[in-house]
Amino acid sequence: MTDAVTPGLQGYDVIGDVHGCADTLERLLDKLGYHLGPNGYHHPRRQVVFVGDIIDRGPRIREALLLVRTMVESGAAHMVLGNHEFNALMYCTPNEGPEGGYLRPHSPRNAWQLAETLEQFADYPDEWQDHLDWFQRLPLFLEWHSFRVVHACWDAHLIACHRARFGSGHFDRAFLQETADSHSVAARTKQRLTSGIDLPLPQGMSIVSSDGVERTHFRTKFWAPEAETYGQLLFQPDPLPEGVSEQPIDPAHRERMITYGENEKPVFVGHYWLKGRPAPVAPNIACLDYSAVKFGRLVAYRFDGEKQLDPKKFVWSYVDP
Ligand SMILES: [Mn+2]
Repeated sequence: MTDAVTPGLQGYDVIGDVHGCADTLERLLDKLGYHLGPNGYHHPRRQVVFVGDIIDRGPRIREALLLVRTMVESGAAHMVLGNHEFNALMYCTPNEGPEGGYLRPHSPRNAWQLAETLEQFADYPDEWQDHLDWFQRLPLFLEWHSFRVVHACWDAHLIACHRARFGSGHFDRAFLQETADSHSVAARTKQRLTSGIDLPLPQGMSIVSSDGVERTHFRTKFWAPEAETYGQLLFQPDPLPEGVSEQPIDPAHRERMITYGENEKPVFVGHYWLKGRPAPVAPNIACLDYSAVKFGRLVAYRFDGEKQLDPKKFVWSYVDP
C-alpha cells in the first residue's frame, strides 16, 4: 500500500479519462486550486491521482501527456495505466516470441485506436518512445489505507495474484511479453483491470456504439451480485439490443461476474463513458469517466478519507467544443 507520508498532505483529487483534452485538464486543475510552477502543476496540501487513458482521440495528447507526466515525476500526482496506454505499449513493443510481429497486432482497428496519438507524436519519435518507457514503469492499480484506484475493475483475486508476483501494481518486461498470449494470466489481468468485464451478446447480435465501432460484447458492472437480468448488469451508455435487457443472466455468464463488497474501501475507476451529472455508482464506488473527449465533462472527485462517497465532492470542467 502507498502511505500518505507527505507532510501536510490533506487529500487526493482523483481525475477521470483525459484523452488528450489538455485545455480542459488545465481548467479543472485550476478549479481544484492547483498552481502552475517551474515543476508543473502542484497543490500545497493535495495530490492528484489519474485513473489513466490520458492518450488517444483528443486534440492535445502530447500536451496532456507532458502535463500529467511532469506532475507524476515531481510528486504532485500518481497515475495508473488505462487500457489505452497499455494497448499503446503492446502495439509498439515487438513480440519476442516465435510468432514475431508486435504484442498487439497492427490490425486496422488497433491502428485506428492509436492513430491520433501517433499522428501527434509523428515529429517527436524519441519523445514518444520515452513515454512508452515511462508507461512500463506505471502500475495497473494503486491502493492507499483509505482508497483504491484502477482504470476499470477492482478484481481482488487477480490483484492478489499480481501482488504475489510483483508486490504491487507494477509489472516487468516479461509480464508485458506474456500479454501477447490472450490465455495467459498476464493478459487476463491486463484485460480485466484496464477494461473490466465484457459479456458477449446473444449469437449474431451486435451494437454500434456511439464512437461508430461495432461491438459484439457489452460492458458490465463489477459490483452487482443481485443483478438478475442483463439490463441490471449493463454499465455503458449504449443500450442493449431489443429484448436482451430483460433476459435472465446465463449461469455461464454469472460465473464470470465478481463482486465488490459494500464494506470495502472506496474504489475509483474511469473507462465507462458515462453521461449526465456525476454521482457515485455505489456508496463506495465512483466512475470518473464522463466522456470528456465527446464534449462531456472532465471529472474529479475530492477524496478526504471518507468511507461513503459524497455526491457533493465531484468537481468538473466542461469541454469547450
Ligand atoms: Mn477511456
